[in-house]
Amino acid sequence: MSTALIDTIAAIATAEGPAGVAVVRLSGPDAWSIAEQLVRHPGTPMTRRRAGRFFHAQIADPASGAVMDDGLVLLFRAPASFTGEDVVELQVHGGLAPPRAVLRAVLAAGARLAAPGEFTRRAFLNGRIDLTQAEAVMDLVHARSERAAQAARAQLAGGLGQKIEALYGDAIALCADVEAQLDFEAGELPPRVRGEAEAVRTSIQERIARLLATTREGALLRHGATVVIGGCPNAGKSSLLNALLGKDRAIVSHKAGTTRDMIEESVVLDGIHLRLTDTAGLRETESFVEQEGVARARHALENADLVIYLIDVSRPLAEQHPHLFTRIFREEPSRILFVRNKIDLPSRISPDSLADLSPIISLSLRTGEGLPELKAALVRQLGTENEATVQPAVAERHSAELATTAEALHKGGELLTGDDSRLVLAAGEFRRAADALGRIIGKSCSKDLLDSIFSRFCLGK
Ligand SMILES: Nc1nc2c(ncn2[C@@H]2O[C@H](COP(=O)(O)OP(=O)(O)OP(=O)(O)O)[C@@H](O)[C@H]2O)c(=O)[nH]1
Ligand SMILES: [Mg+2]
Repeated sequence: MSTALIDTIAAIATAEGPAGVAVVRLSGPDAWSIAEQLVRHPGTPMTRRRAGRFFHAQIADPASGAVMDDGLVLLFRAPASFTGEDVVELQVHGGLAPPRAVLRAVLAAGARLAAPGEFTRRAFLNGRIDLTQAEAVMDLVHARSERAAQAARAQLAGGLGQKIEALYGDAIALCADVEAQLDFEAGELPPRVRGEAEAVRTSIQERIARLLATTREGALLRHGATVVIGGCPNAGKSSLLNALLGKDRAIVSHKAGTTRDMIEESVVLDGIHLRLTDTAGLRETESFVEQEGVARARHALENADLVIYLIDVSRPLAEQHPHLFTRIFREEPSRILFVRNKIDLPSRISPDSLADLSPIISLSLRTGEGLPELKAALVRQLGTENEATVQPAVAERHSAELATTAEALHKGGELLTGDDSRLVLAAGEFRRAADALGRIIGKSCSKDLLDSIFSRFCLGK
């Protein structure tokens, strides 16, 4: 792309609202000359100053000459900037009015209002970052927990992009090897060549499987974990929600059937972002409203990333049907955490009858006993094996492309045995695998794909 075709864009890069500082960013070939029209300062003219420096100036409306604000001017020259273009950042006073007035004047002086994500899109188009790094910018600014931010930073540093880049290179080479064979001789692949191709294919498949294994963690980091509290009426579910939130959010009462609507709240526990949901107690009931509450509770429990199932030890087990959830427990033990609540009261449940449900946390929401253990168990069950260093974890878009890659490689592998006509198809499948990998990092991607990714960014990014 020639720079002449590229215009200069501008936007407020900081969140709107009362704040000490706001940043109006300009990027493009005319960034410096447009900014210079607004900047009033003694000394060296702005366009003759060195990049990588900043200076203090008054910011005036070029049309009227009226001073709008004063602040710092930061100068960057292509390619040493976030976008890879000439960039000027005007650090003015925060709030609504000052940055908006400055932006209006910048637009009047010849810049175009940037589309959502357009700065990051330019950084990608100018080769400053790959597509996974561009997506990491968005993950980072949306991160709700320290762990999510660490994973986004690791991805922004290229942790995911480099792995995909290496896979992409291997898939291209695999495709080229098979195609080269076709050019040379008709007939079957010589055993040595086939062996080598198989080894490369298997290695790619294994690395893809490892990346796909991070899909769940990726979703938990990006969207938070849905943790749903279930159990029979009066088990202490709303009391637990309040205890984990550290505030009196849900109504607690000794009357069974208090909660009907689901109550969802966000909380960060040990760097993990949870979306906690309190539900109606599970029981047969005549009340239509409560029936609806119970139906919603079941649906939420079935779809949770993690269920905390409360059992009230002061009442007989027969009334509390935890067996409803032992199926989840048998099939996906990491998706449910059983808790014996009210251990401050005399127990009417023999420990033996809960022996299958392990681990099980003992808790009293009255005294607070067991709450630290419950929090630790929650984090353990939702966290990863590798606590110390947070690795980037794939997002839905990446795992869909990785699944396509794996499927194409599998098909290609089956076609490797056979004559020329099958080898042509095999090479086609390997090409399809490489294309899917290329779309993850943005090597091969359409304008539509870029539009759909960057339109989810907010203005000014
Ligand atoms: N002694 C004792 N009482 C508790 C404990 N946890 C909760 N309770 C009491 O049990 C009663 C029911 O608590 P809730 O938190 O409203 O129970 P729930 O499971 O939300 O009940 P529903 O909304 O009706 O399904 C309240 O009177 C609480 O104070 C506990 O650990 N020990
Ligand atoms: Mg309740």
